[in-house]
Amino acid sequence: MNKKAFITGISGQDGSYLAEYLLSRDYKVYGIVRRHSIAEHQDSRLENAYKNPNLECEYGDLLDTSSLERSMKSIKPDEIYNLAAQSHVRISYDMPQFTIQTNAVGVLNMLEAYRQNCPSAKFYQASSSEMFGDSVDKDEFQRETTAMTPVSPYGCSKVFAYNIIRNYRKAYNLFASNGILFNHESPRRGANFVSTKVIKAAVRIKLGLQDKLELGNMDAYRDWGHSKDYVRAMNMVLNHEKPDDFVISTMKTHSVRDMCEYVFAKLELNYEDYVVQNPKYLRAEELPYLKGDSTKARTTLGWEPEYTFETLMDDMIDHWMKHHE
Ligand code: NAP
Ligand code: F7E
Repeated sequence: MNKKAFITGISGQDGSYLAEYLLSRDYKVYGIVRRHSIAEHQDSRLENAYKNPNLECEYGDLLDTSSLERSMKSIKPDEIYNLAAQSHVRISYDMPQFTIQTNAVGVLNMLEAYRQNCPSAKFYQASSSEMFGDSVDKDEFQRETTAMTPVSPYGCSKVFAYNIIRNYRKAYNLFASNGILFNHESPRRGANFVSTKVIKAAVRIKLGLQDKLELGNMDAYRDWGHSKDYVRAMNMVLNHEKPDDFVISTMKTHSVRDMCEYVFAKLELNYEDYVVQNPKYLRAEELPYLKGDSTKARTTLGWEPEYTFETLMDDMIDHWMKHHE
């Protein structure tokens, strides 16, 4: 019989790639989507996945416990991927309460619905490198054992979720795991994250559709990978012999300035002629440096990324070039 996967956040960047990946491996995939006033925007990223009859979505929300219980009871999933979140770090300062409600209390709502309706399922929690905040080991990496000192409402919400997963794993003997994923991007990345913002603007500048790009802090470093590689890792985390926590990263770091330099140069432009700073995009507290050590996932799960920083950027540039052509 086909395995059944239940995905929250299925309409997001990772949720949509994960759905396609699991469908390609013969899973029956279920998801919840929130109600949007413009219904066609709701599942624009799911266009490919919907071609497969093994995908079913219904309305639900992490803050609506009745919808979560209904889904768990009726689907009885084998694997649960909890990807739903208010995932924008700067916006978590504008909407701290919604962020904590969804990313922290919402995870507890999911765990309770899971524990009470389908405790033999496996549960994946979308944890984040943002949990490390400004904490870095002496060798300049963050890893599973690095202290967590988050520097944003988003980071704080994810630390709660990470800890409650570990607590429920032990207390109730559940197969609940954390994937601690570093930044990952793709052509489906939201327009207000820095990768899409830089690449879309550079392409539009190249085509004469825009004349400048306003950014915040260009000296922050991030470990950027491709979402397609990272959703593969999520599935490997749940198919490991025991529940555990894994860092997923490329083990390389680049600054926002490096990103601008690479992307504009690829389009035969000099970023310094177009990029200006706007304090509007600075954060109340910045996380300056992320570089993940994913040795544990590589040796235990056999996971390796296929994309590099450069091939990720190239994939996104190609996408936005085609979009505008
Ligand atoms: P994303 O594109 O922003 O997708 C988030 C998804 O969550 C969307 O489908 C969104 O639905 C849904 N959602 C938001 N609030 C919800 C609620 N209250 N109830 C139900 N669904 C809700 O994020 P992503 O990049 O795919 O990230 C997936 C997960 O991984 C998130 O938990 C994120 O925090 C975490 N993460 C991401 C990264 C990264 O670099 N991408 C790194 C580490 C961890 P709408 O479309 O209706 O808003
Ligand atoms: O910012 C700087 C910004 O918003 C990256 C989420 O997926 O990864 C993501 O969070 C860096 C930061 O991602 C702009 O200050 C400069 O230093 O693309 P971002 P993020 O905050 O790292 C983690 C791991 C997650 O878990 C999150 O869900 O770029 N930056 N200028 C800017 N960032 C944005 N968005 N816009 C700018 O104009």
